[in-house]
Amino acid sequence: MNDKYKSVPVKPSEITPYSQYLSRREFLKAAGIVTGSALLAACAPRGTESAVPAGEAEIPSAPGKTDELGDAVNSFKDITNYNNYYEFSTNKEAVAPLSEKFTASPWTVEVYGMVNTPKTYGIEDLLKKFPQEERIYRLRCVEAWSMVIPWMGFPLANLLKEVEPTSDAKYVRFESVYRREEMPGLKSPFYPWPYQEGLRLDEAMNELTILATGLYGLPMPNQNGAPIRLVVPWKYGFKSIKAIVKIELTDKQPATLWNSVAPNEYGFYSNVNPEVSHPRWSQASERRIGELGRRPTLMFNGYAEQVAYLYEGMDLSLFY
Ligand SMILES: Nc1nc2c(c(=O)[nH]1)N[C@H]1C(S)=C(S)[C@@H](COP(=O)(O)O)O[C@H]1N2
Ligand SMILES: [Mo]
Repeated sequence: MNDKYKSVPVKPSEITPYSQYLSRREFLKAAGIVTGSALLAACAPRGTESAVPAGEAEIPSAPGKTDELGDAVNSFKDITNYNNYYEFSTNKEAVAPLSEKFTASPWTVEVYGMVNTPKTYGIEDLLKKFPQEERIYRLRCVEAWSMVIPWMGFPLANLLKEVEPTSDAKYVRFESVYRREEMPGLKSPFYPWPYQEGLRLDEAMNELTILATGLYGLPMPNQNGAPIRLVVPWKYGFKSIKAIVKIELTDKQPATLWNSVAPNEYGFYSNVNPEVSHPRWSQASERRIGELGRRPTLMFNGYAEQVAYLYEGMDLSLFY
């Protein structure tokens, strides 16, 4: 019996349906999660292929689960009801209901540019080809709140190795889906859509950088970036782009949405750094969602040991 996750009964109205790009059973199988767990028994009664629990709804909980610093994971409810996803809304509580009907299936991700073998992957190919693993990472928003999230996914490096970046490739550019009929926030003229982000190739190849396909052992909820989003745990949350449809290898530093909107506020690097403050928010401390008070923000969000080498010799107050 796999008791990593348990379920807590809630009213069906309180639950946001999960994305339906795969049945829950298929996802769990791809992710190597033992079926017959408390979670599966509660959420997907044996013999059904439904991705949305019918009738009696249950939401997962993760008693005792922590990140490597011993910080408890946030509740499923917090993680799925407090979201930044401007294609839907600038109101964090409005994203979950507005994204409920988003179509995350079928889905393809095009990987192209400076690579030897450009390829377009269906989401199922990505799930089958690259073993899914759990990574419990902190996510810190530039707005000075943070959460601990049990992601499911796989290292971006595994995908990049397969398409073989050429020796000219220096950066990776990511692009989100642009679907006006499903994403009301795209009507806003203030942002240069589609949402895009970028990493230096060595950052993209770092072992911590993952493409996430789920959380709490379930397929990625729409509001968190279904069916596939980036997670770069030592950078501010906005670098972790959602609903990715394009990954381009390039020799030029990509434009990013936030850098285009306000270059003095959002640099290309955007490493979590308590010493370099944003003009509107101090980055020295943060509020962990679900906690009272504040906690100090850690250099590189606590991942310095794994990533500080990437920035040796760089002045991080200039390259923010
Ligand atoms: N496509 C897209 N990706 C996005 C955003 C967005 O508005 N659109 N917001 C970013 C910001 S600011 C944060 S803090 C994280 C939030 O991720 P979460 O909702 O899973 O916590 O997503 C990032 N990825
Ligand atoms: Mo953010």
